Amino acid sequence: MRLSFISTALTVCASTQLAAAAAVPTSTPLAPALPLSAFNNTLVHLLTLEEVLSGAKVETKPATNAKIQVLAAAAQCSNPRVRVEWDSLTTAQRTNFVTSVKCLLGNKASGQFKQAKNRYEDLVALHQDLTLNVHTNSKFLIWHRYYLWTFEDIMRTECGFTAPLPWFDETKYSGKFASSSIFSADWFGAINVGGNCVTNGVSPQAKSLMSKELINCQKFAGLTLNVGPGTGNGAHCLARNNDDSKTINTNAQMVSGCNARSTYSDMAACSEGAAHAWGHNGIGAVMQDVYASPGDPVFFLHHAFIDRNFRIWQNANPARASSIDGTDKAGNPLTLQMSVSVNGLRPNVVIGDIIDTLGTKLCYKYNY
Ligand SMILES: [Cu+2]
Repeated sequence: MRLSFISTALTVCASTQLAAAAAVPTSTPLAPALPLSAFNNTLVHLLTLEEVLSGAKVETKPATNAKIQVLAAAAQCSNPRVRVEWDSLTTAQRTNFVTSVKCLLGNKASGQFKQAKNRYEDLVALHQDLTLNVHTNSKFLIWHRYYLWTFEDIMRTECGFTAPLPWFDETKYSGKFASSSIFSADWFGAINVGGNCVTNGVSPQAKSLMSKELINCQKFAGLTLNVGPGTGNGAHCLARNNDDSKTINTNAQMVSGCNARSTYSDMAACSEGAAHAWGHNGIGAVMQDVYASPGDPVFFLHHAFIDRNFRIWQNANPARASSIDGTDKAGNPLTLQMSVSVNGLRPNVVIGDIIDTLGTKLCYKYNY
């Protein structure tokens, strides 16, 4: 019932949007596109393929006593959700994801984060506030795993999200992100906009003439972001700045090169500086800003790819889903009892609760 409604709404989007857009004046300004230098907050050391393949160590501080701690056999969940690569999702599932993100964008902020102007921006603000704690140290992968799950759980409980969480297989599109349907007017809008606002889809001015269903057709054109860039906050538009010479570095060799590392801390640091950083910088603009990059919804598809690569590394050796090493920002060794916080958006967990995606807390896997 619901699925057929969605597909009907979708088929009328294109023609009705054009008619509505033509009927309204183009006076409502977009939030400004900021100069690209505003997003130049890259804390991460970028790794070349040579560095990845040579096993170059990229720890920002020496892993003190990198002792590996193993968890006693933990309970597994019985019916894991499957996260599905974007190309394999149905139109109804993609629509459910996009509509749910737009629902978060339209819902009230909690008030906990003063810079957030809607519920979606609570998540952006959380990332901004914790940036220095969860990048360039070994908490990077494990914290972003819980952050992504927090986003997913908020979507499911507050915005009717029922589809699989999408991930973007960037190894298939390395050096040619623009050819993915993700970056089309049908879904998240264009990537080749040279640092300018994403405007394909219906203009914000047309909103008042559109029915509720058709607002869902509008996607992310003209989206105003209020968190960031960097540690500051001010209204700016969703902008991108595709660079194929950067996204070429999200290729399969980069991923398998990092996944050839034998310790969690070494693999995590490699992943952060390789496919992770190149994907962010190659999409560019908002995505290049390490603090407020979740303002671009494709952040979550990109980070699901990074989390999927982490899970692939764990699948190669069962002990990797029950052990941890490396250090946090302060240089303390990570332990399975160490707390992972999303500042109250969801309860604190410990690393041992989320190291295995198939444990009872998270309970998910990837379709490949
Ligand atoms: Cu991050």
